[in-house]
Amino acid sequence: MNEIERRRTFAIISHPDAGKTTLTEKLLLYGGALHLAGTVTARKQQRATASDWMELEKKRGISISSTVLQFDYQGYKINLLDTPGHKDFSEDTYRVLTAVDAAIMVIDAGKGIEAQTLKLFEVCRRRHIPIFTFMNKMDRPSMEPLELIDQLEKVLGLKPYPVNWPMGNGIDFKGVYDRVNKKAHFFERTPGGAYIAPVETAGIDDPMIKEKLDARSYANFMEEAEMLDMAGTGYSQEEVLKGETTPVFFGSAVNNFGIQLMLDGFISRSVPPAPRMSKGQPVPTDSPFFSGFIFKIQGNMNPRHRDKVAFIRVCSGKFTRDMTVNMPGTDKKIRLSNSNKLFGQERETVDEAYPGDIVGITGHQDFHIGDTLTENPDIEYHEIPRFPPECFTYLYNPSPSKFKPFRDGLNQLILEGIVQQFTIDKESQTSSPLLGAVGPLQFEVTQYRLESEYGIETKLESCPIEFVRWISEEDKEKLAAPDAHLGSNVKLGADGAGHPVIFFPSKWAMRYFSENFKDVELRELP
Ligand SMILES: Nc1nc2c(ncn2[C@@H]2O[C@H](COP(=O)(O)OP(=O)(O)OP(=O)(O)O)[C@@H](O)[C@H]2O)c(=O)[nH]1
Ligand SMILES: [Mg+2]
Repeated sequence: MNEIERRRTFAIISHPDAGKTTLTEKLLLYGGALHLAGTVTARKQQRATASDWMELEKKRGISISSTVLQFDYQGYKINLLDTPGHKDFSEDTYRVLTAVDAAIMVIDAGKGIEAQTLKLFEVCRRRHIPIFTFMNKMDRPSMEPLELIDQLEKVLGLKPYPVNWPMGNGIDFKGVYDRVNKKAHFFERTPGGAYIAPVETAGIDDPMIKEKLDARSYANFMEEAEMLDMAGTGYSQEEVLKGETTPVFFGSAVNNFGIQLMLDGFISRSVPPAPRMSKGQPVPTDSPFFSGFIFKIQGNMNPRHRDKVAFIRVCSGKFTRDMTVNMPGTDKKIRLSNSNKLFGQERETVDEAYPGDIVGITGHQDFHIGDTLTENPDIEYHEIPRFPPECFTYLYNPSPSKFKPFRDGLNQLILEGIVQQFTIDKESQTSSPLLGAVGPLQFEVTQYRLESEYGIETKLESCPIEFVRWISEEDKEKLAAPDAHLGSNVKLGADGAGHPVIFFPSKWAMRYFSENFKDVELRELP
């Protein structure tokens, strides 16, 4: 395998709490990248996971920000991205999905397909990336396995291909049957799931299967296994790669059941990075020119170094440390000297990287999410989606003496895409900037990080805005005329880049406005 062929880059996605971070941790454990898995618990005072490293994540036991973890496994170079499930953080997850070549969709087997999984799945579908399914939490009473795979078909329109099948359910869940190699895997629980679970294997006719399972589980399993074989449509790798068929794995992340099979099954069925599109043309991964794009910026990852890390997905050519690339949006050149391989919060200097890799670049103040970095200025990627903010607040800084750190901190969070700043025309520019975000938890993250990283306590002050829409300069001029009646509390303003916008206090006000100004186009994005 050459360097490109051995890259595998994928994200783990799902509804909140299905077990993404736990599965990530266990893939690292089985991948040999961790010797002891941390445990994620609702109130985790215990070892943190490699992936949820942020203070607020540890405190809350939820993922707030996506994390990159790179490791080597059986000759492969794996780039694994754990994503947050909560919808308020979905912008981050959507951006991550632009940087990967496949996704593992985790489903809580007790709940089936939940709302946020469905949304994320639709984004994957639009990108035509292969989707692998992990039915997690089989150690708890689950829905019927047949019903679970049926849901994949009915709700998502995905053809399920069960690679393995559970044996037993809830407290009687003992292991999984590998349908491809026709082998049962029985696992033993380890304390806290910190170590690799001991496993015993057996063929389908082995009396051990009957011994290990209680009578009901055994009967169910035998019946289902036979049914699957009879109904069994063959496996089509082509359909998997098009995202039409999903290989399905059952297991329990917390107990380390079925993790090895998931990891190996993923590796053997996934493919190396495919070419990305620039100006309507695919850029070959083995092009002589390095190219990639920034899909995430994260500040203060390491409290000792107050720096920003720009996460780049390498798309073509070879990245080398100290190489010179075009400064996005200019004809200037810049040198990429501080390049890192990432493992959660930890980083290590990296000298070279290949398509599929995620490289963290530090020390550049002028990078933005979405920027293309390349040796060939003709290459330009437009991968990053944008979303209209749906909630608004004023952020009040009660101590004017701390204006500078307040502004620095806020600018950093704006750069990371956590919140956007807006201004309302003719409103005095007081100390309280107007912020917009996709979900209200983003404001909480903003406040928390301003306090913990910049020492600024802030207050949120409500504001009567529910919607923002972008308009053209000409329309704005027209609407700013003194005799234009926009409606009560409808206001004109601008986004952080100075693009004209209009704010509405309610859906009703927006509808009323549209009826009166039929020729004004209201856009959800700049
Ligand atoms: N019983 C059981 N619990 C599990 C299993 N896997 C994960 N959990 C628990 O489910 C909870 C959520 O797990 P996480 O891994 O943090 O879930 P997540 O999907 O990363 O959550 P967000 O990132 O916040 O969306 C934790 O309390 C885990 O211990 C499992 O196999 N069985
Ligand atoms: Mg998580």
